[in-house]
Amino acid sequence: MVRELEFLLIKPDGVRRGLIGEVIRRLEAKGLRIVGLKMLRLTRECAERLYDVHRGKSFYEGLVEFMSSGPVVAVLVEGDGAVEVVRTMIGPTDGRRAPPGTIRGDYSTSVLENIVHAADSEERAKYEAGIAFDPSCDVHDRAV
Ligand code: IDP
Ligand code: MG
Repeated sequence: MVRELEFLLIKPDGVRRGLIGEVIRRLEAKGLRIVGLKMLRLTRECAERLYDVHRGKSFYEGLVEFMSSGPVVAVLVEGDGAVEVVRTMIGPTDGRRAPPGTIRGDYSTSVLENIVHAADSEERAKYEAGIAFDPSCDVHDRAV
């Protein structure tokens, strides 16, 4: 097995619904190591960069709007096969279709508001962590 980094964001709906602890609890219980943790409110520009692969899609504007609508929690984890492990734990995109036992399956009935984001490769995890842990991406950390 290969030790990997994976990046997650607890989305504004997850924070609003009080699921920060539950998401982190599941990651730790699984045996993943938390190596980075930060609460922030994403600027619109950084939400756009985070979801650059979806630019032009019908849901892109609504997604960027939603992701910058309130505080999020960025989580960097490390573990054997972390990307696949985390993607399996969060479940498919649509909370209505995600099986019980997955984070989305247990807590979401929406395709947009599905509690968590997780990168789909280690390369993307590093790219996305670079955005979320950049102070200039946090509305509250910006000088103006
Ligand atoms: P993922 O989060 O499971 O990787 P992606 O296809 O990468 O799913 O989409 C990124 C995010 O965009 C989703 O988590 C969800 O919040 C939103 N999204 C994806 N497809 C739709 C859609 O058809 N309508 C509304 N929002 C969507
Ligand atoms: Mg994705």
